[in-house]
Amino acid sequence: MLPSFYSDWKHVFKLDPDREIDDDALEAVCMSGTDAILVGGSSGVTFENTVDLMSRIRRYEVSCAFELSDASCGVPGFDGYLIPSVLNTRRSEWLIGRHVEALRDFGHLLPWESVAGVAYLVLNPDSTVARLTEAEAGISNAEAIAYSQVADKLWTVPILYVEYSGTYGDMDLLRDIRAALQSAQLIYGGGIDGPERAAQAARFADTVVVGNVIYDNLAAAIATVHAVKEAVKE
Ligand code: 1GP
Repeated sequence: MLPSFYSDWKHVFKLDPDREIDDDALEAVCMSGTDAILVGGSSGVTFENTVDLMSRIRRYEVSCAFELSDASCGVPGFDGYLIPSVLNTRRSEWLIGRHVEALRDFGHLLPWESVAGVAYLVLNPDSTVARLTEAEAGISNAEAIAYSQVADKLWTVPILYVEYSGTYGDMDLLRDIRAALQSAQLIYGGGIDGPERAAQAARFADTVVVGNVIYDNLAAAIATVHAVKEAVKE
């Protein structure tokens, strides 16, 4: 497969347009050596707050992508766009329905060479994304692996995102999902609070996403960059 804007991502910081980040913290994040900033959030994302955050990130050279889950927030100018579908949602709109509506109305505007679909497996039942999408997050490991294989082997999605947003996930399950994948890039996100967990997740995931800790403990967040890069070398 041809390399894409996300192929080289080992470490990514996820910034939420609906959360405050001051200029010093933003500079630290953008200059950290991370591979990309992914802009996105499960609630409160608007066209205005996305434009605002993107233009602030654009002061730096770091690559910047947008997780586009609502067509009305389709801000142009990002290096890439990830369009999520939730594999284990109970509501088909989050798997395919919204996507059909968005492409019907805006498909002609999308920069397709910089767009990729992402299959989310949502595994923290207490997360905003699980509640919003009514995800069946309390599934067995065997089911989680089966979902991953449906996405990877049957649908050949480019990216599988194992999402534990807000809590640290089951690394044994992540290892087993990794082993079951054929070609999808494996992204892990959730509960990475510092370098140790970042390094653990990097053993199995192609890409490690760090979110909340940016806002709670900036120094610990920055330390995850080096930890992931070192783990990848091993
Ligand atoms: C959220 O996977 C990301 O979509 C990161 O999760 O905020 O828990 O780090 P955290």
